Amino acid sequence: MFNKILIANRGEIALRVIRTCREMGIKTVAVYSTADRDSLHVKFADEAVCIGKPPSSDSYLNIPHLMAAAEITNADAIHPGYGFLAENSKFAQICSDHGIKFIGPTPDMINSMGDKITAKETMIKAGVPVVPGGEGLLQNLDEAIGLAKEIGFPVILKATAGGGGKGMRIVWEESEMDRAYNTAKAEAGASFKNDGIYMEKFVEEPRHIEIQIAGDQFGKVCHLGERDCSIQRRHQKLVEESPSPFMTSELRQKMGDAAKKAASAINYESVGTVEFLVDKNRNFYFMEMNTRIQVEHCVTEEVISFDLVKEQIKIAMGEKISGRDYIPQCHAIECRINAEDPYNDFRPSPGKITTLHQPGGHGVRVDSHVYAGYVIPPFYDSMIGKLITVAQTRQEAIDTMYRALSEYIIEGVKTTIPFHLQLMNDERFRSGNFNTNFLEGFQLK
Ligand code: MV4
Repeated sequence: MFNKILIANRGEIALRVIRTCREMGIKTVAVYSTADRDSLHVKFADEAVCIGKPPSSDSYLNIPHLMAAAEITNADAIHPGYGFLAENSKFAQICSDHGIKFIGPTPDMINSMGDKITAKETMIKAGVPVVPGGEGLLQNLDEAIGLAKEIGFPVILKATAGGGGKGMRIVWEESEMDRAYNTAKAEAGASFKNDGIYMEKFVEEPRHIEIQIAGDQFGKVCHLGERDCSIQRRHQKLVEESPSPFMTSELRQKMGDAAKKAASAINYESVGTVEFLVDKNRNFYFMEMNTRIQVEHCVTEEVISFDLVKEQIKIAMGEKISGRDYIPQCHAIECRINAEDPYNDFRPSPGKITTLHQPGGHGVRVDSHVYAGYVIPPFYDSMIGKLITVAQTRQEAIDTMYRALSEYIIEGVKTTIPFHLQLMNDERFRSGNFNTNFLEGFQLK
């Protein structure tokens, strides 16, 4: 049993973890940079330790500062949240070396999914479908051209150290390969200090559907249904929902089984997510596995009535999971409310929130760390919070979302609320018939 958990994060997720710890009777330690002195996670934790200057490298990414905070407060576990050090195997290892439980998977598990070629090889061995492509790293341009001809254009080049879109290039025909190969390699090297790239067949107009899983320390694994994250802009998710409007019970069973195979293959411990691309014929392919709690975990929580952070903490304490799978029992949608100007290429809009009214009422959940007078610092992500609605049907969840968005008043900074309002009224969105290209043709009025 943990007595005290240090949360190595900020913003809404730090608050989210503190809330669950409170319910479990576990004490909490917040850490904060000098830019976050007046943040709610600092006020709501039992203790708070300043860990440095505003840049993440001096604070939320600074392992010595975090370990010192954990030592002086006598914390027995660290929850990394998402982003920052959540998928940093070195940090997980250092926690372990200091006798502090990292609430997440082991360093080995993080590494086996962090390198995309390794992850793909592991999935092939485990019998999880992957996108057809080359095996291993591309050695040179000639090999890339030869392989692309074998697979058939279009193909996609990806960074083995990547994820989330960086270092990716789509190649439609042979003449584009030289440029694409060299820019992908250069971008990968600059972004990840690892310029290894590999090739796959490019799946056109796919949906992004991910399966939430949980595994315990005794080898038991279950799945907790899917989330559809196809509404993205430049690899930033804006809206997520569960169930996916594209899902059938047959496909859910198949994807759930594949996700469990993926997790079992690495003896996965903790909550995690297996991301798939799904084509229009409902073929699905493993894309990557996220070894953390995700921003969008809340839609799953709402449709299966389950506290995923509580489950994650219980697994870390060595408790067994029930081992039964869960399927969505209603419909939930999440809109990410960011301090960005949707009329101006989603440019960040940090600053002071002068007026705030958050929505409420039946079927509405707001996960946010902001308050009237709060200043959104320019140093971190621009999320103000997440608005989640839940109802019996997708139509009703969308109607509730529109109503809740209409009640949401945020003054002082620009927000993505106008974008979401228009999206909730968009015929194509409402029909459920869309893919990851949807926002390319979306014009904000
Ligand atoms: C793909 C793909 C099509 N075919 N791989 C984007 C982020 C990274 N996780 C992988 N991504 C993609 N990989 C193959 N073989 C299309 C994408 C992709 C995408 C995926 C999910 C959500 C939005 C996307 C937007 C553009 C490209």
